[in-house]
Amino acid sequence: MDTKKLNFDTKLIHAGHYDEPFGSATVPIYQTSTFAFKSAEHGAQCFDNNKKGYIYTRINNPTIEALENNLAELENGYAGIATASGMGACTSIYMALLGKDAHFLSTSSVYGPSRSVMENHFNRFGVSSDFIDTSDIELVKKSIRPDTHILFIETPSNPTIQLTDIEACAQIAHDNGAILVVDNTFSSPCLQNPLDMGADVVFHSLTKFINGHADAVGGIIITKTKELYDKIRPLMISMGCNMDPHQAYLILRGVKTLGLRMERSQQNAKRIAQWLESHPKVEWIKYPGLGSYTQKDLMKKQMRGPGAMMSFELKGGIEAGAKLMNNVKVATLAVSLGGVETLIQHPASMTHSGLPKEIREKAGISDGLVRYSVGIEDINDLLKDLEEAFDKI
Ligand code: LCS
Repeated sequence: MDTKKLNFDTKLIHAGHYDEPFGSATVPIYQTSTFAFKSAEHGAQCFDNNKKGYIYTRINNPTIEALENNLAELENGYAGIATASGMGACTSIYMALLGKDAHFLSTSSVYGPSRSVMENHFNRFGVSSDFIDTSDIELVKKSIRPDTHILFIETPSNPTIQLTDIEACAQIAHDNGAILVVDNTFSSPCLQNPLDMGADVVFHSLTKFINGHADAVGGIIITKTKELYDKIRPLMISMGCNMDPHQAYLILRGVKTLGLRMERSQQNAKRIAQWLESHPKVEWIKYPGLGSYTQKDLMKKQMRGPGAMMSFELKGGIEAGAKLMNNVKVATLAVSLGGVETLIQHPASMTHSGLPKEIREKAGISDGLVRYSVGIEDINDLLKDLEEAFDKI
């Protein structure tokens, strides 16, 4: 079956699966560290990069490969590289494409560790970096340098829900001899395909919307070209950032319902955002599906929907926010996002606490900002949960 011709929801279920020898309807878990060769000659052939053959699970594995092929097709890329986590994907990209004296340019409000690993560790190897407001395209043009190797954007960004114009950034990166890497975790391929807009590499924390069930941690890198794939994959293998087959199985199971989950999460998110926007105790709210969202045109240009992530601040700042987080019962007070269950968390003291306060503030992560990831529960239960918790503030 040529799955490339299928529609998105069908691709979620069928894309990238190989012909399983026993006809298993799902991709089996090849829980093995190594693969027996049929002969010495076959073993040698498997080590020839141009021939197909399984060797050792850190290098390749049929369950992991099925997930890589599925996601590469969903992102319209050349091929996928599955990793142990989203950070495994992020750091594999950094390690493969940056070196001494390279410059790295990125969004100021990227996921905390994507920034701190650059500023606290890659700087030790002679990589310089700047983190700027990439939603300001003129600033991106001014900040890119002849030695910039990677322009790295996260859109929407975590947790500020700020968008960056992917097409414009691809143009700027390419005009300056750099490549554009996009962290597409917040949208998933259901809502946004950066490679189609000129990006060279896209990556995801699979822990989030793609798996969707808060029961696995994983990452994926998808490149547009064979050249980039051939640079990143061997490095990922050598660093041992590989995924485990059982993890791949769970994520393959999760991805099948991505379309359905995203549809329901977005429906819920729109209702909740409207409710929050009209509530007198809310100081501000940022959600791409609201009329008040300042980047609505860009959202419509590059996304197929507003997603299910929002951030807001209560009047009364962090004290009021803490009361809300301590009083919700249906929503779980936890980091992570993009699952079937609604999660609430406080970035300044949790996901982004590794960044100094002045950097957080410059990036728009105020101390009172509360992040809310909307799940697929019944909307009436979610609204009632918020109403009851708001009454206690
Ligand atoms: N990129 C984004 C946008 C993320 O939100 C995360 C994790 C990562 C990369 C890293 O992925 P991981 O290694 O965790 O699979 N974000 C988290 C968050 O907001 N709360 O907990 C984890």
